[in-house]
Amino acid sequence: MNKKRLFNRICKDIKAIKIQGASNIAKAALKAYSLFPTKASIKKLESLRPTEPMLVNTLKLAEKLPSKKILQHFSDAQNKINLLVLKLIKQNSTIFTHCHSTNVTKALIFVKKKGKKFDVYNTETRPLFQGRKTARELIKAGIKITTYVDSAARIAITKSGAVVLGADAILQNGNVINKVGSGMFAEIAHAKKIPVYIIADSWKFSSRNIKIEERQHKEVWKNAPEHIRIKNPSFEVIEKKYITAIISEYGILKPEKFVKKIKSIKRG
Ligand code: RUB
Repeated sequence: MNKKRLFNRICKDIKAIKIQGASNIAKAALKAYSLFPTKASIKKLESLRPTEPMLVNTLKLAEKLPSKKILQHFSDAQNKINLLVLKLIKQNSTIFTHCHSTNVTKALIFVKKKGKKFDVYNTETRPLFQGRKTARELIKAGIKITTYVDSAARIAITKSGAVVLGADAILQNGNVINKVGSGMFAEIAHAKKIPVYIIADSWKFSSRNIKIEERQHKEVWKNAPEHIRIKNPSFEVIEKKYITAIISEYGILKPEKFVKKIKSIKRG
């Protein structure tokens, strides 16, 4: 495939969510940028998913650093996260998760490989069913998984020992943005005194205002009768008061502490 076609293919796959999740999007965008390292490429790539600061942060660094160094960061951060999640997950516990997060699935697979026994409850994640991707990856790794329809999440959460979610953005005020539903699930868990952990590479931090992506109504109802208004927000805010800790390469930190840490690193 020639360079132009490959660039366009990557853009199309990111837009259509064939390539999904903050880390996969950032890695694919890095590959596309390396084909055409221009400001115009950055503009185009950033426009594909407006709720992805990791994509923005990655491309900003790609202007200065070789791709190899950036990819090394992703794997170093994941390795550190894995060790923290290993300590956190209790033997014979049940973990609830939503959507598909690479940071989450990689950490869970690592914990399983280290011999810890646990099982996972997850959601389908309508309308695009990213939960099935999570289920496929985890079952392949030998992790017992039970999938619930999204509206059964409270039943699943109530039977779980912890809620573990990924992140698309970590905001200055300590709130987190993740797949729509995440805010509601965190609120339910908090009400039931079940801890909520966000597993995320720190490059998801953003000091900018983040727009919540609104996707096409066709994803929700392909041939809907006329005049029915359909809303399809892709993400939502998880308020920091519902988050027990953010697990990143900088440790297991309360949202405010995480933000403080990131800011001190940037200053330093
Ligand atoms: C995916 C989603 C994930 C985060 C996690 O949404 O919300 O929880 O992106 O990121 P979508 P990572 O499927 O719409 O992209 O994969 O880096 O852990």
